[in-house]
Amino acid sequence: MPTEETLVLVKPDGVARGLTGAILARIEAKGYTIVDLRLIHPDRKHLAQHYAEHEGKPFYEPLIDFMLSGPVVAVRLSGERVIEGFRSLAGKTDPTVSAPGTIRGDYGRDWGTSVQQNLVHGSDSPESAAREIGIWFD
Ligand code: D4T
Repeated sequence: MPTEETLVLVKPDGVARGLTGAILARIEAKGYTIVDLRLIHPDRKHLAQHYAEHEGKPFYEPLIDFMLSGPVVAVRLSGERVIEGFRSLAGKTDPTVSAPGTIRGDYGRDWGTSVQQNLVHGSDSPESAAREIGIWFD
């Protein structure tokens, strides 16, 4: 079986706070391989593709506006069970209750905004990973 891949994003809050290096260090320390990496200023259409599953939800528009607020670092990662492993490194969606030791638990919190500014995204399945890698690394 070929090694699994996933798509990780360091979201605008992570880039703006200078946490890209700290986040990548955790990924590398865990032993995953960075296959490709780029700094991107996505437009609305690009983000609508990425977040298609959330269209119509109450947090959708604030989420798109937040993701448009600054550059994003897109990372293509590989490793055995990397999808599950990165999501474990990232922690729960809500950074306030994400466990200490995780990226979101150590660096994130609720800033009183209508969207969770939770520093990173990681694909949640092999199908999502293939779709998202195609969107960010075409
Ligand atoms: P991503 O997709 O960014 O890795 O985050 P998760 O997999 O942990 O969470 P998600 O897809 O359910 O949500 C995507 C994105 O929307 C924001 N969000 C989500 C929010 O602001 N309020 C909410 O209630 C939910 C569910 C945060 C992440």
